[in-house]
Amino acid sequence: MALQTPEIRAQARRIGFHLAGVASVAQTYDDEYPERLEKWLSQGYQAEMGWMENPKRRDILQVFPGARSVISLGLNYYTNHRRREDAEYGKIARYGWGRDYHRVLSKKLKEFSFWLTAQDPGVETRFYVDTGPVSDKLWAQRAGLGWIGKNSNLISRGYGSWLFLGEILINVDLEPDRPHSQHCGTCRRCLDACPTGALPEPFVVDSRRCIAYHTIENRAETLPSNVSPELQGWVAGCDICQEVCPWNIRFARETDVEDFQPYPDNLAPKLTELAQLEREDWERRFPASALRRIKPAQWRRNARANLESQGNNGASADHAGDFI
Ligand code: B12
Ligand code: SF4
Ligand code: SF4
Repeated sequence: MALQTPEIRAQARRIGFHLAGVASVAQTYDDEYPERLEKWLSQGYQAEMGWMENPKRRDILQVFPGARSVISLGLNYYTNHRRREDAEYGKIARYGWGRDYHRVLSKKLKEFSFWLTAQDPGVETRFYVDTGPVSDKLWAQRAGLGWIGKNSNLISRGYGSWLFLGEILINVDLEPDRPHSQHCGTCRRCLDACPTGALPEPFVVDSRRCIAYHTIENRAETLPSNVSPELQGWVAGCDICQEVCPWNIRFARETDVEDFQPYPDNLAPKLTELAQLEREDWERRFPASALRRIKPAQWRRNARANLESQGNNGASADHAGDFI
């Protein structure tokens, strides 16, 4: 049976994906992606994420030479829970509340790949969910799932930007969907809300100033002095530029993926507890979680930086634990 886009979309739904679309590898898209990636790198916006410089990121055929189409897939992760906003609690971004999205999406992508290859013995696939040098957002926009907003996240009409993205590269020419149009208009709420100026221009994130980068990826002992005082309680990622987005305010929808229900400790973690987090407690709090990327020393550093910026009667970070 020859694979057709409508049948692929139907199978994506059966497997539990919320959004699916197809982009063509051979087609020329007018999103100027290679130039924009180049400029982003030349400005040093990747900070210490050296892996962003991998040349394969510029050309999908270097990732999978047989690729003819990209099936892009989205999974809604929004739940109706609220995090505690009081100063004594640290804020964890929604992406990390429940089970690790890499695991959840990979399982579905694997099942989908099995199905695709079972349709025809000549079919070959590769799948990624932030697990290779492939831009998940770019292919999602090309495949019509949504548009890249000025906050740099992919926003969909059906779910806002609370979506994890993955894709299957396939050696079959499929009928492509139309790339999604832009719907940010004159809005600039995200740009104005970012406390550290990490969105120096629309669509562009300077990781060197981004709270999400520093709380998750930065492994240094201390956080930069221009970021630390602006953390506003964030200890793992940052959702500010998504929470202010009108598309999220209007269109966020409770997910049906049980795995994304928050682990109990992730909605209101006490800063004083995180400031003393040791390996054993880290293992207990974050099983099969994307937050394991943040090691115990980073949790302590992030929590202490927040406690320091709250003043805490001028105490030094080394004594943050004394305030319990
Ligand atoms: C590196 C990375 C980061 C870095 C850098 C963020 C960034 N925006 O580049 C850091 C650590 C800061 C980060 C943070 C977050 N991340 Co992240 N991250 C990635 C990763 C690995 C690569 C992104 C990338 O290629 N960046 C490089 C630049 C060049 O590309 P770009 O962001 O696509 O930006 C270009 C376009 O916007 C383009 N552009 C498009 N239109 C236009 C128009 C104009 C006029 C211009 C000038 C430019 C332009 O130009 C930009 C270059 O300047 C992807 C996974 C993947 N493999 O793709 C996840 C990914 C983007 N992250 C994700 C998430 C969830 C987050 C966080 C929300 C987590 C959190 N809550 O803390 C934050 C969001 C921060 C933000 N505002 O973007 C999701 C996003 C899902 C979605 N719906 O969009 C992804 C796709 C992972 C996944 N598989 O689901 N992330
Ligand atoms: S994640 Fe936070 S720090 Fe980073 S760009 Fe968005 S609002 Fe700014
Ligand atoms: S807040 Fe406004 S400008 Fe920013 S991503 Fe949402 S719609 Fe676009």
